[in-house]
Formats: sequence, structure tokens, C-alpha cells
Amino acid sequence: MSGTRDALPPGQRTREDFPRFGLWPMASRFPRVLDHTRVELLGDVVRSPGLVETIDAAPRIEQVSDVHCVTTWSHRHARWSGVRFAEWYAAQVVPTLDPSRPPRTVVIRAQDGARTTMLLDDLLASDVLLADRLNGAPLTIAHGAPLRLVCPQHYAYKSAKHVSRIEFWHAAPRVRTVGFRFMDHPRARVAHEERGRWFPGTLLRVVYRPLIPITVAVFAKALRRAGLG
Ligand SMILES: Nc1nc2c(c(=O)[nH]1)N[C@H]1C(S)=C(S)[C@@H](COP(=O)(O)O)O[C@H]1N2
Ligand SMILES: [Mo]
Repeated sequence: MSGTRDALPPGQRTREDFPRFGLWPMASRFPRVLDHTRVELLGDVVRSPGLVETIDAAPRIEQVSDVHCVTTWSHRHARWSGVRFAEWYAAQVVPTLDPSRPPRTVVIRAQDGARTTMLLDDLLASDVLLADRLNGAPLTIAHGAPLRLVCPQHYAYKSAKHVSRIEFWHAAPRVRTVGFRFMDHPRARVAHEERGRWFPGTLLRVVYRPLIPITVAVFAKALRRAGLG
């Protein structure tokens, strides 16, 4: 499933532009390393931790898919280029694993301090990518240079930009969330409207929606101030 369908998922509205977006503390934090797409491999099942290739480790593919922000805006038909997460995993992670302890939880960390936790099973879906290009050009800083995750079936807060480290865990580690804990659903599947934990997605819709214009402005201003956009 590519995440691109005719009807939008429940509670989403189309946005023609593709704004830089995130939690406010991230607005004025920028990646320092832009010259390579290697990531640091870590976690309790990884026997040889260290820097590994991503884009150069698997066949390059293109994918058109939608971006669904939890605050209810969706940007449709983004054209990503990169490698399938599952193929990168098979090439770079599986050979280093301890076969007696299968990984279950994946923690992805980013250069701006953002972090996200996903189930390995969700990341192995064929539409999950590690991407370094968007719409025919290298990723900009606004959209996640040098490397970002693309997981179209999950709210976009799981699609970490500026990825620097990927951790594979058998025993799920306790990872401090960036925002409030209720904002981070363990799976965050768009089709199930898993916007956050404890509160129904239909309630979070109306709470989050008014934050869109102000967040877009905060992120655009921080980019301009840094001389990046
Ligand atoms: N590293 C990092 N990744 C991130 C974020 C962030 O602030 N930092 N924001 C997330 C959120 S909430 C959204 S909606 C998308 C926005 O992607 P964009 O800035 O390319 O539009 O990135 C996600 N990935
Ligand atoms: Mo978002």
C-alpha cells in the first residue's frame, strides 16, 4: 500500500503546500552533518554497532505517497527517492543480529534531538523508506536532509527527519518522548486514527487543528532566521 488513495483518511484535510513542521522545540534546531547518509547502528541485539551505509546499501526506488500530519493536514503525492527500510535492514542489520533475540522495537534518533519508537514489523512494510530525495531534488534541510524516514501509513511524527541513529531492541527501552506522552502513540496508524494515546483521535483532531497556522509560522520563521529558507 503506498498511502496514496483517492479518499483522505479520517479527519484529514488536504494542504497544497508542504510546510516545514514539527514540535516547537525542534523549530530552531538544525542538522549539522549533511555530507553523508550513514547512520549509527545500536541496540541490545546489534553485535557490531557503528556507522553503516543506508542509501548505498540497497537498490534505489521512487515512491509517491502522502504525508499525514497528526494535526490534520495532509500533503498528497510527495515523490520520494531512497531505499526500502526492509531492504536496508536485510543488508545492513540482519547480518549483525544475535539470532536468539529477535528485535521488536526500533528507536530512531535525529540530529535535532527528535526521536521516535516504532515496531519493527511496521517498519518492514514495503512502503517504508529511508529517503534522501524529494520531488526530484536532494532533501532540503526543511524536509529532513540528509536522510529521513518515510512511513506513509503512520502519522508523520513517526517519519523522522535528519536521521542519525537507528537502534534495534529486543527488550523495549524506555525512551523519553519529545512532547507530552499522550502525543506519542506506539503505532500511530493513520487508518485507525491512532493520533495519540489515552485520548480518542476524534478529540485530538479538534485540539490540534488550531495549532497548524501558528506552527507553520514558527517553523518558517526559524528557518529564515537561520538563513536557511
Ligand atoms: N527530526 C525531526 N523529524 C520530524 C519532526 C521534527 O520536528 N524533527 N517533525 C515531525 C512532524 S510532526 C511532521 S508533520 C513531519 C513534517 O515533515 P516536514 O517538515 O518535511 O513537512 O516531520 C516529522 N519528523
Ligand atoms: Mo506532524
